[in-house]
Amino acid sequence: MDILAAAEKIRSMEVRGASRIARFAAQVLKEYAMKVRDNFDEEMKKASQILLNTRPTAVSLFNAINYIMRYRGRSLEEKREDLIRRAEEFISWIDTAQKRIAEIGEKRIKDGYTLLTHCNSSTAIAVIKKAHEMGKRIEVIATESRPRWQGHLTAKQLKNAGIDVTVIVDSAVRFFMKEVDMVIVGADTVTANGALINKIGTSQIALCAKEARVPFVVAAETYKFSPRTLAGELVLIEERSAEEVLPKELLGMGIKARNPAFDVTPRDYIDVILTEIGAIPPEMAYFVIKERLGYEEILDEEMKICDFD
Ligand code: RUB
Repeated sequence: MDILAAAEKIRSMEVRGASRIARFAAQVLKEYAMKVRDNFDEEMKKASQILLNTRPTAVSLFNAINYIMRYRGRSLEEKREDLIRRAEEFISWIDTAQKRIAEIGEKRIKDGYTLLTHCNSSTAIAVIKKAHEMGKRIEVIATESRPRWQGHLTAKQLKNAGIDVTVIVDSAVRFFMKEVDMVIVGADTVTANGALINKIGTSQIALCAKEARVPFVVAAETYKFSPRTLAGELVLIEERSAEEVLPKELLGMGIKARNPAFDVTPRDYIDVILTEIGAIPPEMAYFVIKERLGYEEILDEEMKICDFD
């Protein structure tokens, strides 16, 4: 696929969700590498930059590209082969991590539980589906997730798996929290200090959960942890167009709208993060980054997407 067209699919949210974006970028880079005839390094670097400049918040995209672009080789063919291998490795990391998280996470869900989820996280859904497959009777409350209605996707995916699901408006979370046994959400990014960046509204849900003493669980593969935050960088919160929030008529009257796509939930509100290397407290985020994502290179200098030396 053409790189610009691929980038547009991510930007327009035809391809969305942190894991899907990472998988898609890996696949696109792999296919592009197969076609490059000369100037391999430059061409791949350009393609990576175009993909990176689509949505800024989910670090999975950065981690996928960074992983793949660490290919090595003397000849063009060697480089191509190594890049393809690395892209395939990353894709299989996504698959195996999600499966493992589902196995780890379902143990937290008891028979008869009502779960609440927000937005549309393939990883949180994998955990819920696994609990259902293990024979636990569960009900799910799914928030609509305005303004893009990802909650509808979640509701359909759960219903198709035979799970009882109820959709509520985002502002009804506190009203229903007393009926909830556990909140489970996905992650776009986990920072070095254990904070969660996820769909706008997640932090309000965490606040309600804490007030009601309901466990707040995050399902996040280790490639959702941000090495850049170790180097002191803050996570950029994507702000999308006002047109996603208000009809043209109101915008035409000069009424403004703000549309941040994500928010930050501090680690004090998080009970546990389910990763493929275990169920960890958010305080462990630093070690996950250090052990899994190449700590030295980050402190060395600004992380490069291409390191061809
Ligand atoms: C999606 C979102 C999801 C995470 C995790 O936001 O916030 O909770 O990306 O998803 P958007 P997954 O719809 O704006 O991309 O678990 O599938 O990686």
